[in-house]
Amino acid sequence: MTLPTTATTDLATTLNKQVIDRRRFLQHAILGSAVASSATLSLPIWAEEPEKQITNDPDTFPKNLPEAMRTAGAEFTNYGQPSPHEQHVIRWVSANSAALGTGVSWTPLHELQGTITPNGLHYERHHNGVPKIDPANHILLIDGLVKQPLKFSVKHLLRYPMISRTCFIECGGNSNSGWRNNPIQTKAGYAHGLISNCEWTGIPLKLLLQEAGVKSAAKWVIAEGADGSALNMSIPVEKLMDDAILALYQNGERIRPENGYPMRLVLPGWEGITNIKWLRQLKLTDAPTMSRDETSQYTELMPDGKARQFTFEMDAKSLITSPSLGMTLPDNPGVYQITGLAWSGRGKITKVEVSADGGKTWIDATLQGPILDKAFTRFSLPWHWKGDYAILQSRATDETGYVQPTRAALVESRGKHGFFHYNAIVSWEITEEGDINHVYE
Ligand SMILES: Nc1nc2c(c(=O)[nH]1)N[C@H]1C(S)=C(S)[C@@H](COP(=O)(O)O)O[C@H]1N2
Ligand SMILES: [Mo]
Repeated sequence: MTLPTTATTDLATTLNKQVIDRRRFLQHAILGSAVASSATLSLPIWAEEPEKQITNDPDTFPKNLPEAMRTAGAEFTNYGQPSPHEQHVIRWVSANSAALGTGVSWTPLHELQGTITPNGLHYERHHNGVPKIDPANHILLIDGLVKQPLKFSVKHLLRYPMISRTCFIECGGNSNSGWRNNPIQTKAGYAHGLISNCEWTGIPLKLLLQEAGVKSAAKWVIAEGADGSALNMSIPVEKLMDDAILALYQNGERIRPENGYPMRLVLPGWEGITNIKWLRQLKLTDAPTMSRDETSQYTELMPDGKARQFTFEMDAKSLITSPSLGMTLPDNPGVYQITGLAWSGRGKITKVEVSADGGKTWIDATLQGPILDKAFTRFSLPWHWKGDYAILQSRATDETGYVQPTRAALVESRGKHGFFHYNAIVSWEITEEGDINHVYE
């Protein structure tokens, strides 16, 4: 494709010597010249879509009022739905064929912008399907090593003061295809989207535990869900007294059935499985219970032959969502907006670097604020693609100083039997034709 305007050509010439040059690009943007307009930034397009003609021809703007402006619009609806033109933006379901409610569904991170995951697209991980729960009959019991066992109905809980906090929940098994010998050719969200980021609203768990009176011998809590897997996990009391939330609302509305209606545990930054959905019991204990899902599962065989257990915090990670696999770069050469997400279970993201040469050189991306603790942070960086072979990567650093590892470093430290907690740098190969593949670098 040819570069359509003189302005774009000027910019391309200016940036010609560098693969990525944010400083110069921003200079143009600040100067406010015609070059700075967003029209000079191309976006990748989906490979399977017919190429759309983007042109400056004024005749493409309809001279007569379009039909929609000459008639009354559609009626009101009681609950809004996405545009019918967005029907391809869906979770991708990967379920057990013999037990259809068991498995996962992936958030299409590659189709989304900003940082908040819409409720209908929050990823799902069920161990035995979504239970049908009538909130009028649901009870949460707090018992075990407490001075006063307490029962709470939903109605009762809704009278408590609530707090809101935005954070991600990520499955420990997210991105685990990265442990395979060959890179899978799957869209970004369908390989890395067992993570979503919501505003959760509910009651600080500390408040309820204080009401029950935690005995000094109580060090752990076994939390259990009211689903057909009776999923239960041991959680240290300190986390529950720190920032845990008994959430009733998700992005402003009551939690969706698949995400834990009528209530779930939200443990910011901690492995998905500890965020027990459909929560029915918190039993305080002096030691971890060693339940099924914290012994036979969600543990990891390390190179020394021992298994590690209770790996609660999610390590810092990042992912370029655009350009990414399945998209194509139509303008060659062209200036593209690279964008993606970064997060850490240990605090805030402090830096995201982007490379176009497979990690030889790096440039800091712009972080979009507000940068929240244990939440998605969006990054972006304009990139001048000259039409040669490139490998795009992003690398996150969090406030503890932890830097996202390369795949080689991760495999080196964790061995060949990894299944959970895969957080290595993701590499997108850009071919000279502008196609995108997943590669290991
Ligand atoms: N009761 C119950 N809680 C559960 C699960 C479950 O199957 N049952 N799955 C866990 C796992 S492994 C993950 S990753 C998260 C998924 O939460 P989501 O489905 O809302 O995304 O919930 C956790 N809590
Ligand atoms: Mo999970």
